[in-house]
Amino acid sequence: MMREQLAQYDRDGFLVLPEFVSHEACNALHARADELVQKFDPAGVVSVFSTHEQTRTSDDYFLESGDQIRFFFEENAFNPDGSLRQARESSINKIGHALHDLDPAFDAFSRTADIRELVAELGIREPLLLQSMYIFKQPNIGGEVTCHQDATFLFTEPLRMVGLWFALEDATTENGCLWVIPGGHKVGLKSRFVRAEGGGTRFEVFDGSPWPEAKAIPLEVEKGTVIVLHGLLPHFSRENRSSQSRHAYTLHVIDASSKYPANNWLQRSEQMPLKGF
Ligand SMILES: O=C(O)CCC(=O)C(=O)O
Repeated sequence: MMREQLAQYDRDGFLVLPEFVSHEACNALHARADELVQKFDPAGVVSVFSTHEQTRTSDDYFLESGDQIRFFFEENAFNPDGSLRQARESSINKIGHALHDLDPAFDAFSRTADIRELVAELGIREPLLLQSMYIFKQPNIGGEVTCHQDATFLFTEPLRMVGLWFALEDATTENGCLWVIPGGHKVGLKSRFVRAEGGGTRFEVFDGSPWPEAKAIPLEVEKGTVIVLHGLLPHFSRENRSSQSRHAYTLHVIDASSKYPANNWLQRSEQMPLKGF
């Protein structure tokens, strides 16, 4: 990475790196995600994913997914009677959160020399691969992801965390590409999503002011692009009402030299410690 790109990252809080991953690698991950969905038995799982606080809180299936491969449905996936509105493979919002440690195809995609070097250049000296998500952004029903900072969900002290968002398909304003507020990482952390003492979760709010979403810009990117997100950069994505899916893979890397609080929502069992590249 070049010096100007690092300066740009410091200034804007994000970087767009086209052609970072080959189309073959994107296709292999896509195919593996399709396989995982085919093998997934949804019986008994009624966890409906949404970043809206009320549906996300107190959901054990979600809270225990830090060291698992779990499937989360789109908010609009179900009819009022609980049946699926679309085929199962078109109803899943995302898979998370330890794909990179549990699935060989995701492990291979996540642990390349290119990614290791990129993360090192971004200043993460002792990398630990904390979380991975495969995000489908399904045609017609793909839900919005409201404006947030990733450090709200993945806090470290001091904050040393970087988010990598890989476009596995072209992302456009029509199919729900990422939007960012350039420079928005300079305002500081507005909230933390933590495990509540009595069970479940809660938001700890430090600054309740609304995000200046009018300043946001869309990042329309081609398949194979990686978008680097500073942990404090506000970003969101709109609903996908188009007929095109918008698959993406995200990987969050933290630094072992920072403290990972015990009340972060995402936790692992002692049997599955975090690993580097
Ligand atoms: O892929 C998206 O639509 C947004 C993902 C995102 O911001 C997140 O999961 O933190």
